[in-house]
Amino acid sequence: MAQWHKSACILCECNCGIEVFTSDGLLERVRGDKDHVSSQGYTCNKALRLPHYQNGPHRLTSPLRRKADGTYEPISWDTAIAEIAARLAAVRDAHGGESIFFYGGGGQGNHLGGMYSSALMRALGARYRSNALAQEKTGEFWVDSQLYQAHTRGDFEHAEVAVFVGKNPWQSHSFPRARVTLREIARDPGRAIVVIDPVRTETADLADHHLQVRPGTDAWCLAALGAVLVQEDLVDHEFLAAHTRDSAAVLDALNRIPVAEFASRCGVDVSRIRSAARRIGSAASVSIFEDLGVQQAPHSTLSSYLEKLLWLLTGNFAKRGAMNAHSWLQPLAQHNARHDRRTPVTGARLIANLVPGNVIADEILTDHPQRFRAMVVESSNPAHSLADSQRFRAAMAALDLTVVIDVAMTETARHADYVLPAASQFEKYEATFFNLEFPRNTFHLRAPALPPLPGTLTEPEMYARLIRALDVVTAEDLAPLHAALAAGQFAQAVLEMMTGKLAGLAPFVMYEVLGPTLPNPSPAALWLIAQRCFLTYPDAVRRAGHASGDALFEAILSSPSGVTFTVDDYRDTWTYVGAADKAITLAIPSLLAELDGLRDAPARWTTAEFPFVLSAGERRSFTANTIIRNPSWRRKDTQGALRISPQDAESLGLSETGTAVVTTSRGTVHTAVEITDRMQPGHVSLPNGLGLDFPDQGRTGAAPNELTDSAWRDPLSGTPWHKHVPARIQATTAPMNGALH
Ligand SMILES: Nc1nc2c(c(=O)[nH]1)N[C@H]1C(S)=C(S)[C@@H](COP(=O)(O)OP(=O)(O)OC[C@H]3O[C@@H](n4cnc5c(=O)[nH]c(N)nc54)[C@H](O)[C@@H]3O)O[C@H]1N2
Ligand SMILES: Nc1nc2c(c(=O)[nH]1)N[C@H]1C(S)=C(S)[C@@H](COP(=O)(O)OP(=O)(O)OC[C@H]3O[C@@H](n4cnc5c(=O)[nH]c(N)nc54)[C@H](O)[C@@H]3O)O[C@H]1N2
Ligand code: SF4
Ligand SMILES: [Mo]
Repeated sequence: MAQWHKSACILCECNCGIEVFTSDGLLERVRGDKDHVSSQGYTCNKALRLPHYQNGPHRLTSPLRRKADGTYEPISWDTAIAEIAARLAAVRDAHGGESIFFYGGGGQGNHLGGMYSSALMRALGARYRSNALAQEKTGEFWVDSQLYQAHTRGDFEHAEVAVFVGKNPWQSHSFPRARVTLREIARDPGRAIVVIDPVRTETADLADHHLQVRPGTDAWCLAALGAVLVQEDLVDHEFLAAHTRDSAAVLDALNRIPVAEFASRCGVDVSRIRSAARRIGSAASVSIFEDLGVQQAPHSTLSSYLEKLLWLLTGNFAKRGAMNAHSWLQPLAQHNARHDRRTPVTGARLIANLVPGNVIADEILTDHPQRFRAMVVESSNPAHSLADSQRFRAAMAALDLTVVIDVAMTETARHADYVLPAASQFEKYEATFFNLEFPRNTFHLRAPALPPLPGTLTEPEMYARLIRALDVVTAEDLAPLHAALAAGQFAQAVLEMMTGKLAGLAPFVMYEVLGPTLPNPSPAALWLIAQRCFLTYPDAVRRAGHASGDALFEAILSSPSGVTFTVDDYRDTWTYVGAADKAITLAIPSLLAELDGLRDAPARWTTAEFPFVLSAGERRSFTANTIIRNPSWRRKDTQGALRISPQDAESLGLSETGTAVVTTSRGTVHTAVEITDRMQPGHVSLPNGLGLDFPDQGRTGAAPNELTDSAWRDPLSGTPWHKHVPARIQATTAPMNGALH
């Protein structure tokens, strides 16, 4: 039947509401959903290409098991579940549940399965996991945990000054209706955009202040901006006195920074730095977004700290247009500053309980007795997205058991012992926990628009079957909950369960007990989350119109365009700050020491052998991680070209009719070329999400992590330097997709 259905875009964390037209089992058309609680009809150019994700020959339709010769054979679901459960149990019995590692658990659109995979981890006694956040946001999370123990967001819609540090929201979005908001700020003479980026991005085109740093030197630039604020006394002393502690140490450190010298180290004219700092220091409200350009570059954790000092020193917190802490329906990740857990082999710091992506292979490729022995990957493509793909493939081969859950035969699935085919995100109930807004925070549970492709299952169902096969929960365990549900005393019974052996398995228990009473069991575990949200923020949830946890759960189930779950006033942001006295601890001694050392620290990592800085993985108009595999989805930049400045292209003899070979300490790729004066000399970029195979079309573009080295990472947080890879470039006349040599 041909029909429009409400759904959401799954290509970035905004998850804009959409309507999809389905006919004959295919997703045919997409338009924005005007009723959507956060996007209000907005989409970018990418959402319209979602049929390339849903329809096509890349979809898996049977569980696969790898044979001794490396090829795969289809097996039944019963066989797959029984064998995987038995082999996971065998690894647990031989080496302990801690040796079973989980990676992924949700991409840009699908987090419902993650609730149930955490129950599977508990059932196995597994403790270690990771996902993409541990190669982007963990440094920032660590800084957040030291300062205010909360997560903050900018209010760009209302900000007088919007600052983007290593962030190109025109392409990458990350806040609702990004292009509309950027255009509004750019048009208004009373407002301003500040961009810190070595590239003249589309966002920089709209900026009043573009600080075009040399790649990798943000720490110097941000320190200079902070120093101007302090040295020209643009600091909000009243805010510091009322709401922070230890500010003297920070003011002291920034007072000592030689602004002109730091400006020259980051390659920006000192007068530009001064005028940007003055604009920030004199604004009624400032919002800042730092992203991969600093988070995946040298001194990333220090840069996160310096970025936050800019808005803290100017009192841009807990008010309209500024930075605010927010509620969570379910925390995506949270770091507790008092926890210092480490990985078993390399002793790397876990932040928000995540293993840094760059050490995963080292936790496997060793004879250490506590090495990881098995890995379950879901909704993620780590053999493509983690640094040093070669080494990650070797790590997969060294494990006793690898299981990949995906919709397609990905670069990671190709190295797994078992591949389990998932129903797509338009074939099942789905949602994300990218619920990061303030003062009105929203959540969107979407219903399927199409039936599951034959042979596929939802992730919640896969995890439920695996947990059942492990025999850790008996019918007797569940009987009291079934009885309580029938008697209308479910909440009380769940509360009691939470003190017993089923506590960690609660999402699975909801699936088994509450699930059968719902139209579909997948959202059952949201009941727990709705109750906890109400207990945590009763006033804010009530202001959003939900009188209880049950009422919130009902609203989630019955709101096809999403639901507002908390409503706050700007001053309520303080309720989300962690410290009992609600004060912000401004000084982070280890980072202040790193700041002091900047003056004598090197600001170049290139060598005569590798003279260019390669940013490996840039967001462009047609990139979306590895979510859409069909290369025909790309309307522009079809090959994912290497971007290079005219000066460099000339000296290397590169032209757009030819191609280039890029070599780093870890590998070589062949790529198309785009010559553009948006790039500064010495800096080149490749897009993210390319280098994927598609049936009958082979591989398109270069896979960025064939070039990255896992040793290049932040010493504190372990986040990779994907944006700062020393590289060599040579011109070639070999056509793309042809043989290089
Ligand atoms: N179109 C599109 N949008 C996406 C995605 C996608 O795949 N495609 N992915 C989503 C995801 S998962 C994420 S995490 C976000 C990421 O969103 P962004 O962080 O905005 O994405 P990037 O393009 O990787 O990096 C941002 C900027 O960093 C700059 N940069 C490079 N080196 C440096 C440096 O040394 N210093 C500074 N200051 N800047 C530098 C680049 O020039 C680039 O403009 O995007 C999300 N949105
Ligand atoms: N060099 C370099 N590396 C990077 C980056 C970079 O800028 N440069 N960026 C990093 C960042 S910020 C991120 S977020 C990561 C992203 O990298 P990953 O975390 O690996 O995530 P995706 O590429 O989004 O992979 C999503 C996977 O989910 C699958 N999938 C889609 N729908 C479903 C579904 O319904 N169920 C299941 N089970 N699977 C599904 C897709 O087929 C795909 O294999 O990459 C990181 N890696
Ligand atoms: S902004 Fe993100 S979620 Fe919205 S339509 Fe574009 S890619 Fe999809
Ligand atoms: Mo990301």
